[in-house]
Amino acid sequence: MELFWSPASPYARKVRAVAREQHLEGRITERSVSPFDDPDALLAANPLGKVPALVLDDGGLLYDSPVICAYLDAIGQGAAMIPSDGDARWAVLRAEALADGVMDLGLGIVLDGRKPEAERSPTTVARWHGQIRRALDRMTDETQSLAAEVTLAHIACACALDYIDFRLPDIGWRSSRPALARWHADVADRPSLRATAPA
Ligand SMILES: N[C@@H](CCC(=O)N[C@@H](CS)C(=O)NCC(=O)O)C(=O)O
Repeated sequence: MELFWSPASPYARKVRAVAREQHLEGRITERSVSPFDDPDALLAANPLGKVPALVLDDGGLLYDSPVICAYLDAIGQGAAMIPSDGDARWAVLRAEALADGVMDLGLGIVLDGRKPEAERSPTTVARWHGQIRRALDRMTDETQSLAAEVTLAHIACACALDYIDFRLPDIGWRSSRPALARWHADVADRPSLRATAPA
């Protein structure tokens, strides 16, 4: 399999960490690309032109990150990271959606900041900051009730928090959320996350 990724992408990191948790590194060739340059190989793998995108051994294509994570969890060697049914399944998928939402908002703020000043949208960005604050408050509650065993929710929430630290450190989410900070410190120590830190 071939995985298109980029070093700063929190979505691609989520996939790379799940691949490591599932002992699939040996079956995946990781190909780093700059998605905003629209490389032909990435566009062939994902018409949306975004990372992550996974090309299967039979040429099949998978995107986006929730789909790829579910696939790797299904074929992996480790314990299932997405419970197969019951409340636990929906809690994990909801936490992933919450984390992905934080990534979407954070990425939006970063991209807005790269525009010429006259083209930026401060009102929209202020609203996005409010959405991130609410989502992280909710993440504080959601992570406290997660199982001790690692799930996709652990990986997704850690990747979202690390992306905020990496790109938007002024948000300073830890000071008003000590329980989330303690939870994050434990999870962040996992080898799969240490090996995939954003760069
Ligand atoms: N929902 C997608 C989001 C992927 C995404 O936005 N990736 C960014 C990099 S962090 C990208 O490739 N952007 C390129 C573009 O928007 O043109 C997922 O979960 O995989």
